Amino acid sequence: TQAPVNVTVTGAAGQIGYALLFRIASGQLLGPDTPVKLRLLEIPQAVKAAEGTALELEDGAFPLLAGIDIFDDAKQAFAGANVALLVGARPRTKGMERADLLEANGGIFKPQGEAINAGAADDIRVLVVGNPANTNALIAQSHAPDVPAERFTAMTRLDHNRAVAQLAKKLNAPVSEIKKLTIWGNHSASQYPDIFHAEVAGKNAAEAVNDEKWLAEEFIPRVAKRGAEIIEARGASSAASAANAAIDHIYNWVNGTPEGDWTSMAVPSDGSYGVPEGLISSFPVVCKDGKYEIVQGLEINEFSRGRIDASVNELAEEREAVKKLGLI
Ligand code: NAX
Repeated sequence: TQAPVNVTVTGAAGQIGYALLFRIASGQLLGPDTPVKLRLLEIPQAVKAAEGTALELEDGAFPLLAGIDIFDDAKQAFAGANVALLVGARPRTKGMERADLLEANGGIFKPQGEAINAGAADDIRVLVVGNPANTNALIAQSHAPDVPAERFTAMTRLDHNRAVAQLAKKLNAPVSEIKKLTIWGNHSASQYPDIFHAEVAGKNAAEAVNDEKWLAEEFIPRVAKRGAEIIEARGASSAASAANAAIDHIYNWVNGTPEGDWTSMAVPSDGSYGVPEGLISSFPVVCKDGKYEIVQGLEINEFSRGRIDASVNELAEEREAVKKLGLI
């Protein structure tokens, strides 16, 4: 059998962590043949709660769970990591300016990037979930110069899955028949869910919808503001759906995307589609042999162009802001 894969999870005692860890332990992150060792990182005040979750993980008697270690030190937590899920972040609190938020997160993602650089395994794959996810990923990546830049990604898979579900609902189709949907740009309210290349049961989805008003006034804002809708209904932010999306992101990256489909991942731009190089922006990607590639050659219509540019501009501004703060 295969040697266990080291999976480091930060923010392990948080609500996404709670939903995520059991799915990792059950084999859903990497597949049913891959044993995993969990390495949990928390701040000192939350280590006890993480230890509690570890007791419950033990009680799951998961055949694939080869061990759990808990740390409050990033260098130790990332030592030997093959997969790193960076979930813990500093949330925006009342009265906090964007610069304060970026700076507080710089204080988390800079040392974590350094720790990944210092001790992660050669095949390390990083997914940043903690917000502002794209720019946090950029900060971590810029402090890991020895790790190939493309190993740092941020999560727009929850947005992708939300968009697939909303489109399926509109078209009265099962989600399994929706393919080739794309989230472009930032994981923020400026993100652009694009259905112009999407398919429903093999036919073009935008043509099947044929309702630009619904697209502009219902679909796009609903997907972009779904996080707020969940908070409003649940009294807490998305957790199990976010964990589910993180599982999907890594599973596809490692095991490939299905033939005839793609997914959305925020990855360092190579300049494709006019997105400035280096920005960690969401693109349509296919995964194969453990690598992802940005889908090339899609025609971008005017409707899409303006929306992609607006979200990408926001990312460029965030990059400028963290540059000014000396965080990258
Ligand atoms: P919680 O507040 O429940 O948990 C966060 C955990 O991170 C806490 O246990 C905290 O102690 C820990 N933490 C803080 N700083 C840390 C550090 N330096 N090292 C290790 N752990 C640290 O938040 P939760 O609901 O789990 O959400 C986590 C993050 O995901 C937030 O930033 C949230 O905004 C973000 N989200 C991102 C999504 C995405 O699609 N990219 C969607 C869901 C979610 O909103």
